Amino acid sequence: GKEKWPRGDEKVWKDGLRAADDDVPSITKSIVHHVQTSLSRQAYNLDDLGAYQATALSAKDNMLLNWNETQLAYTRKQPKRAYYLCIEYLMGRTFDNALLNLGLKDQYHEGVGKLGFNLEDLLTQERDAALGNGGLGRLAACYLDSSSSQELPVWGYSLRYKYGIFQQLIAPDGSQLEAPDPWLEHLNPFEIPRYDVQYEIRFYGQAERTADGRAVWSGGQEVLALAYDVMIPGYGTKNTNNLRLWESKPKRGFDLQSFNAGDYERAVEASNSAEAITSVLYPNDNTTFGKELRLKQQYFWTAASLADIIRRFKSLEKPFSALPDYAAIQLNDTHPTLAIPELMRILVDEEEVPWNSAWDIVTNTFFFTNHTVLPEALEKWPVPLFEHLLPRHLQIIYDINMTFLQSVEKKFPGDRERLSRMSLIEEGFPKQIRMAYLAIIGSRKVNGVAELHSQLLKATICKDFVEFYGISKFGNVTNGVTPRRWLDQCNPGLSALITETLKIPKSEWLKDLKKLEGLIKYADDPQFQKKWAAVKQTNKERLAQYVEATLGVKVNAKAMFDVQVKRLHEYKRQTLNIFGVIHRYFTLKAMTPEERKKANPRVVFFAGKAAPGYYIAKLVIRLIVNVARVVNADPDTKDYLEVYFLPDYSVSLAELLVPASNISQHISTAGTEASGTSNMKFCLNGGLLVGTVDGANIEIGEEIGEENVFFFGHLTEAVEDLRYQHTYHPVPIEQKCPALAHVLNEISAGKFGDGQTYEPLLNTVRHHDHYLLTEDFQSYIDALKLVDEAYLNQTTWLKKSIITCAKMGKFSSDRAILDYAEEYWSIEPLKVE
Ligand code: GFP
Ligand code: GFP
Repeated sequence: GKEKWPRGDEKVWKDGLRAADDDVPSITKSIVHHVQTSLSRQAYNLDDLGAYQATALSAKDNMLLNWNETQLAYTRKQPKRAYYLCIEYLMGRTFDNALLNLGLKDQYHEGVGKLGFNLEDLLTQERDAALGNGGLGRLAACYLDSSSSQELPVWGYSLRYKYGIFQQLIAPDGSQLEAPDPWLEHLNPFEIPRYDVQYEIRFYGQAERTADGRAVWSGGQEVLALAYDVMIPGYGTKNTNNLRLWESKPKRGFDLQSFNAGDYERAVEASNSAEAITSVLYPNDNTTFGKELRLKQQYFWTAASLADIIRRFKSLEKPFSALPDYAAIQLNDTHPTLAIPELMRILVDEEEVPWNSAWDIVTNTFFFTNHTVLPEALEKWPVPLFEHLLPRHLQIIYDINMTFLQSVEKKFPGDRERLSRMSLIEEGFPKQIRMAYLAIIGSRKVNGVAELHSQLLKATICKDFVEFYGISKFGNVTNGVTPRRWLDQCNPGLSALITETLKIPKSEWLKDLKKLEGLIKYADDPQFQKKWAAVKQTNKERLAQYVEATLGVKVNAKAMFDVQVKRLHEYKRQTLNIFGVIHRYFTLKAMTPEERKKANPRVVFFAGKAAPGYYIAKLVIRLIVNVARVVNADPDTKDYLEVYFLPDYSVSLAELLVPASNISQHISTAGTEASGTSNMKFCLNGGLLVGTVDGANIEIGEEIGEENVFFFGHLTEAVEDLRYQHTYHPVPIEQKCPALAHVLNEISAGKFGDGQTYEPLLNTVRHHDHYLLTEDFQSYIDALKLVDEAYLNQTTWLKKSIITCAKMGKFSSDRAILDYAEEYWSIEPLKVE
């Protein structure tokens, strides 16, 4: 039976309930309280780190009150909820965002000041939560911010990696070194361990049938999943959603018998192997597959999340057929696809739901988003590995496949090739399981992340499935970014100017980004342009100060700032950029001092991490660093060209770079970048864009007007043909693109350090040239020339910059999350009073 609430005297409970600390005296009181109790420190020995922790704990208390009420409202009103399963969440820092969303930034500023500290200094004490590699994880973080801000009942589920993405160091010779990221070594004020939320997760063992035909999975290894909750406050609302992160723990912590028998190693062995599951985030080079630990992570996470979702659903006391009315589960990329056979296992084996009914429930509960069409990134698991680790799930996948292929056979009788193309099992040695196909057939809807990408999906990976299911199962939701972090927080100067100009409260345009269009009528106004330019200049100086503090060099903040920051990958073509820099350097060198004076001074920034095992990407970093070394030391060109590789790219570093850029580069080979999201951030901050006709660049061009984007390069339609030509009718690079040939030859000749080092990289361009640098280099150089000319005319440049920002409304993640809520998950806002 249900327990009576509250136990004891209701009045005593009510008197004990705490209200939010939202005035300065209450805030300082709560900070001092945390200094005294939570930290057990005192005024006389408190440093910035301690002050940060106590202040953050005080803000957390406020968030928790909202979190509690939000969860209570969900429990009482039982809305349909969405669960966002993403193996990466690139949250960055939490504190500043929490204060903004709580609407308490000014109060905390004042309160902290009264205690003798500066809030801005405290904010930088926080470690980034870097539980992700790049776009996928940062998108998930933006979506959580938007779901709370839009009052949508959405929870995220992921893993609590003890070490996030590695710290990047640059050795004196320019190579990338990797160090662990011990982000949890100090108190993390923003998480709550839930010792009452733990599940047992099984690996290995046997899948057998009982006499009455039921499947049982037993034996093997069992580990515990322990929940940690991270509060996700909404902007201008009480709604505070949850990100639940799982930590792996041994089921029986310590083998006391072995220890007593003197075998210490053995005593801790089981515990180490269990803890390893959530110890590190896998770096992404799009080929890190076939690793047992990675498969273990995926199963551990999806099994714990489903156990939690099913427990919550069962507390509603509804039949299982109602699950899709209460839960939508978003599979973000293929990493959580195991949730499909896992839900089948729970329903069929544990809850005795008939197979066909269970499959109906599954295919109405899951939704799948693909984030890349790179063939090497499509996850496949070798059957033998899978069978060893998850024997029952393999049987389930075989059964799903059999039923599915029967229905394909029915629709396309006798089409053997189609059956083998669409099978969940790819023939070969070993056989492999195609996870993307499992995600497609197990989901209600499938989408890509920008118009072009969604079209390409339908024409390639999903082609057979479109023919089988019809087109309506396949859609598009163009990515978005949260304007709270990516404009208001990272660019307070611009935010203030916008608010002052639009003459509406900040909260209005930050929640309805189309309102930025109100800036258009000032685009030509010289007074406004002047203020606009001043904000950019301040941001550039702020970045220059950071560079001076970290690299010890003085940057020319008067020059144009040109930025390319993203994961290092051949398809993103940082190579094109650095080859372009070299070309520019030679061009400047060849000029007379008089001619040079007419050139547009430029500072080129690179930042980004290469997956530790990605040899070519690491060579690119090495080349950039060594080019920078040579170019920055050359007195002839120094005033016109500087190059920097900023180590250890992170969300926090992006928050400095994005507002400071005049132009940013998004120059992937057409058809390879699914969307890109940093392109949106730069434009939102009034930076212009040089890019290929790829991913979301295209839609940005449609919104802000093509005349405001510097597009170049071949179109997607041409790529396949060009690659064919390169393979079967190669033309020597000297003939195809003399300018690029010259650059490569100079690198080979040792202009930027030992040429031999770079041969493997240069050969990827000289032979085969899969990413088509030889095809795009000339038009790239031409586009950069147009950028220079445009920048020299500041009046027209500023107009472009203002219009760019003004027309970015579409790219708010609020728009994207509402699209998912309405068109996919069928969930509605629930306002927490
Ligand atoms: C959630 C939270 C609990 C909280 C309740 C409130 O529970 O900590 O006390 O909501 O109703 F996790 P479940 O939805 O997970 O049961
Ligand atoms: C991937 C794609 C990007 C896309 C993001 C988010 O990024 O084009 O913008 O996902 O959808 F490649 P990474 O995680 O690979 O960086």
